[in-house]
Amino acid sequence: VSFSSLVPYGWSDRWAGRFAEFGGDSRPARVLRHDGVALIAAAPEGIVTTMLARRLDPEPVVGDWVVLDGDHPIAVLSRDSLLRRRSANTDTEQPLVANVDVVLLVCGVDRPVKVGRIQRGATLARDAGSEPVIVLTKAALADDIDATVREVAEANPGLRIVVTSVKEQIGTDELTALAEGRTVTLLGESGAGKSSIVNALLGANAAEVGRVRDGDSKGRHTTTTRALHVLPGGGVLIDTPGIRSVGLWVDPDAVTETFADIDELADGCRFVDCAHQSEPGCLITDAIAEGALTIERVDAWRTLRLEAEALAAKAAPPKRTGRPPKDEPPDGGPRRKRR
Ligand SMILES: Nc1nc2c(ncn2[C@@H]2O[C@H](COP(=O)(O)OP(=O)(O)OP(=O)(O)O)[C@@H](O)[C@H]2O)c(=O)[nH]1
Ligand SMILES: [Mg+2]
Ligand SMILES: [Zn+2]
Repeated sequence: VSFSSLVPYGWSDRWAGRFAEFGGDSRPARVLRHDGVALIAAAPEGIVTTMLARRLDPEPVVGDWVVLDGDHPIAVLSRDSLLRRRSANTDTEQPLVANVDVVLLVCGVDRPVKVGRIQRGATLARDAGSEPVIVLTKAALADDIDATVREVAEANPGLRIVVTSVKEQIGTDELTALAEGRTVTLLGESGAGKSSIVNALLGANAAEVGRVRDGDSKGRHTTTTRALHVLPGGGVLIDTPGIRSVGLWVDPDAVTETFADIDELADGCRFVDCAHQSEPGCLITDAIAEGALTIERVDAWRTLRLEAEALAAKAAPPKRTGRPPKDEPPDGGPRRKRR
């Protein structure tokens, strides 16, 4: 069977291959929304609402391909990528969206741009296995957009930056081209302009847009659920609610990628345990002195690495219910290296 009606949603031979083991009358569907008890999904016969009759492992999230048997999802096809963060309230992993190729890190320039937030977002995206792209919105409202672009570029070397202003249709063609044939999601604070980008790219008012507060331009959390849209020019766009904190839930390796230049320098320091403070032969302090590296980026690198390492340490010992056996150290023993 060919599921050609699913192609606009991203269906491809790769997914067909993963689906092949489920035979019979089952059919694939991509999750467009998830409201707790029901999934809205694109199935071969059209958009369907299906009840989650039994627990699935993993729990499907927006962007997942599920297998429908009759009216119910019975499985989640193995994912290409999963964007996840640490929930600030419960300190647990919170999956956000699945099978995302590109994460747009959306920042409004109508308020001070927080480069640390962008670095965190980039780390989350890389951890997910997706490409981070910075999107600076509301360019027409900026005092000096070139200065903002320079500042953001300096803090995130190698990352693509797209400058947009939806009313003037600036940058929207670039995003349309970038999204073609891929699954793209948007990440950013409330009021950053994520839903406005969705509407601009869809050429329709599909997503609700909310006003921002006067004074500090804070948003009002207008978007409340994640939703997947098919773009007219090809590709898929997933709108998300604004998030207050971008808690990391990542492998330390993802941090290494965001700061690959600093990591490379650190490898060349004279001492293996160089703290990059005032040690002789430290390539990082040298680079700062030469102006090749900013102190802010080194601080961000240090903070994110410590955060990711602490999480990795916490995640390493297996969960226990009873007392540990006598021959095992209570802390779970030496930590496994990640690489
Ligand atoms: N002038 C201007 N205003 C914009 C632009 N993009 C968004 N806005 C405004 O910014 C406000 C917030 O936009 P939204 O698209 O709702 O922001 P959001 O990121 O989806 O916010 P949440 O759904 O709350 O997370 C609205 O008043 C938009 O009209 C832009 O390019 N230029
Ligand atoms: Mg929104
Ligand atoms: Zn050093």
